[in-house]
Amino acid sequence: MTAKNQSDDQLGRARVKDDAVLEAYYDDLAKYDTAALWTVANDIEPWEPTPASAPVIWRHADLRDKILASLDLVSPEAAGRRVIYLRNPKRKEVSAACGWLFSGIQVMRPGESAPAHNHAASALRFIMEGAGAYTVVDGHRLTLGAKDFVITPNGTWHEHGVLESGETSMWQDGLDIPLTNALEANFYEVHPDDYQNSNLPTDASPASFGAPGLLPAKEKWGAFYSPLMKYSWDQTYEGLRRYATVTDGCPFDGIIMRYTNPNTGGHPMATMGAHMQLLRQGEHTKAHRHTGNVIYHVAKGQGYSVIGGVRFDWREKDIFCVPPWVWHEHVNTDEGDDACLFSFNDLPVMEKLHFYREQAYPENDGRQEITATA
Ligand code: GTQ
Ligand code: FE2
Repeated sequence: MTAKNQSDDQLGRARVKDDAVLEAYYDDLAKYDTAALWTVANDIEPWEPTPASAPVIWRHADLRDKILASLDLVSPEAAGRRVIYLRNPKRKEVSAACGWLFSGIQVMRPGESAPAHNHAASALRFIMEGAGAYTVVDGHRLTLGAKDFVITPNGTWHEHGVLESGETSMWQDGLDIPLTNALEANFYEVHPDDYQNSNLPTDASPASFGAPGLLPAKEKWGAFYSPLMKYSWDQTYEGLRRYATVTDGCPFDGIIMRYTNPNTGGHPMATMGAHMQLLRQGEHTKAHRHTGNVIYHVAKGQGYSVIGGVRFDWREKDIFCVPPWVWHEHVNTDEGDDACLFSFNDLPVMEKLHFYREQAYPENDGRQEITATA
């Protein structure tokens, strides 16, 4: 079976030639809230995904001062959360960074706290800088260290703050708010006591569930999400380095590992997944494309990614996105050190709905031609 070309002028596609009689017919149908499928069929059934989002890079050097400026402009009490969000120029109407994913940078000063709330959308955090920051997720108080990955699953109470003794702290938030809204399933509640009260020891979750290959023998965990709510950078980086000694890695992603729910081996939350990947010294991956949206955060090092033929140079704390079905490859330009990319995605949704597809770049030994630089 050979694939046919993607021309709309063939049997199996809509190719009606409109004339005055048909136009009058369409007008008549419209009066009864109806329309002819063949007038829209080729648009609503594209040959392959036609992503609405632009590939974008948000460089920390451009944003840091602007994010810090918000400290003097609004309080967490007034703003709810003090977040500057990443707004894809082609997704303004849904406040998305890419596809149906929201992302922003949250900033708090020592002594500040944001009130507890919960929502149907899930959230995750990737810590960028500061000291003494914490989050409380359903009574679990978690300390936040640089490059730690923390989850706030769908429906959990959560609040954040920075201890009086800490430093101004910044982290990236990732939420599936646009997806939850698109599905018209979002709810929001403020906590009846404004802030959570909990007797659980600080960092009980990583202390109980964060040892590799071990789970508490006598503790039950009934929730659908991961009992491990914080994945520390030290363990993650160590895991990647050790894995790198025994594998050639993935041609498209280098040494890549997935954050998991230790109870199930599945994703930590229902709708969003996350990875950390290591690009070895000078590594240049091959290009591929797949369904699902991915938002990357440069955790370490420097390099560039080629996304849809455009070169995006990045360094630590830069954030960039890859919309669905867009070719992408990654390069670590440092010959002397590795580079690490954190990323989060909507792949759990793609997988559950059996929408996941992937393709290797077929030409030029898997490398795209660079047509522009962002
Ligand atoms: O910290 O709970 O960036 O609810 C957007 C929505 C952060 C949060 C965001 C949120 C939060
Ligand atoms: Fe929230």
